Amino acid sequence: MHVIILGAPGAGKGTQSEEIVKHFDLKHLSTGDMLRAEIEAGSELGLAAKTVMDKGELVSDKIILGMVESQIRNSGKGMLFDGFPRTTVQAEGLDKLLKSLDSGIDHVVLLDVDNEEIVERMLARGRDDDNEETIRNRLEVFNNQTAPLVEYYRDQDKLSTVVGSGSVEEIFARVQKVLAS
Ligand code: B4P
Repeated sequence: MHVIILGAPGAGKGTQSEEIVKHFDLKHLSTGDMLRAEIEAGSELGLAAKTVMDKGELVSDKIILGMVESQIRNSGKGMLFDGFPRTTVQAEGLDKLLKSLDSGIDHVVLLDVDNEEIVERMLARGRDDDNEETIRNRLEVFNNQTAPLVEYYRDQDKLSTVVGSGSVEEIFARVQKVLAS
């Protein structure tokens, strides 16, 4: 089973992903975590990504698709895609790659959280890219570049919307229902 968790920045994708991979025995692929690991390692890719991430913009599709390809090809088990895809180009790239492996996406879970709650959560988290100006820009980038994926996956009949507020356990119970169906 391959699953995508979709949602605005700070909607809780990373938080729910930890529960999902444990429960459904999936491999967790988080492009945000991969980019932060590159930054930590001081690689050329990391340096370029940091400038973009600190502004709340998206790292280029070419870099992201290049970064995930070998992980997907060599995964050998079901995957949970967290924070990827974030653009239509990335979604089409993922579909093409999975198709070449005779596979495809089974479920897309959209975590739906109110913008003001998102801003509060991220200010409380306080990561490098969690200041108010960057957060507002990330929300705008989400609306412009990532929200079209909702229609993309709804058209494929794969999208389920889950209310993303409440406790982590309550939200996971909703996600579990969707994935078990
Ligand atoms: P990501 O790392 O994907 O992170 P995110 O969207 O900010 O957070 P997420 O939704 O995972 O929220 P979390 O669980 O942490 O992206 C960071 C940046 O990387 C992007 O802005 C972009 O620049 C770049 N990037 C990543 N992938 C890319 C791609 N594919 N293409 C281009 N660029 C890419 O939760 C947030 C906070 O809320 C946490 O503090 C958490 O503890 C709290 N929280 C979670 N659930 C809660 C709940 N139920 N109640 C209260 N608080 C909760």
